[in-house]
Amino acid sequence: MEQTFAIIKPDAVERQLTGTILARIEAAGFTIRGMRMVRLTKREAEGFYAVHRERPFFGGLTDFMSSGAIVVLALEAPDAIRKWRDLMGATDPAKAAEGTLRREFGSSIEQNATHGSDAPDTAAFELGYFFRGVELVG
Ligand code: IDP
Ligand code: MG
Repeated sequence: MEQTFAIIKPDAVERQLTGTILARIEAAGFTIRGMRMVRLTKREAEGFYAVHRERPFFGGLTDFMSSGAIVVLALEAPDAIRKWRDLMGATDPAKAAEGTLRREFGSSIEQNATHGSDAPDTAAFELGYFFRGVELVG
């Protein structure tokens, strides 16, 4: 079993897609081990995306991620990191495969509905950024 970290981003929460995306997560076979709705400050968003600090889109991204409520999730499944990236699809919704969440619910390369860790080390950092051990159930 593996755990990964996921976010339902402000664009999707704002558009009332939280329940739909959670249903897709469960239908795909993930077990939800942690879940919380939060509103990030700009500084908290900057800390979460620190690896992207030098990117031209960093300011816009952290404004967006602190613009409204998000849902943070700890997801468990065999090969969870890759499996969740596959269900989300490519970063740019226009390039994401048919049937993926970003293709269906994303509206731009920035406002792309969901986040997912890309490797075991980033999953560990991102899970730890939002969840204490006692908050992960099961
Ligand atoms: P990922 O979310 O598919 O792992 P990353 O390259 O890690 O993609 O980028 C993190 C987030 O930054 C993306 O999900 C998206 O919201 C935003 N982003 C990535 N590239 C761009 C861009 O070229 N313009 C604006 N926002 C971007
Ligand atoms: Mg990434």
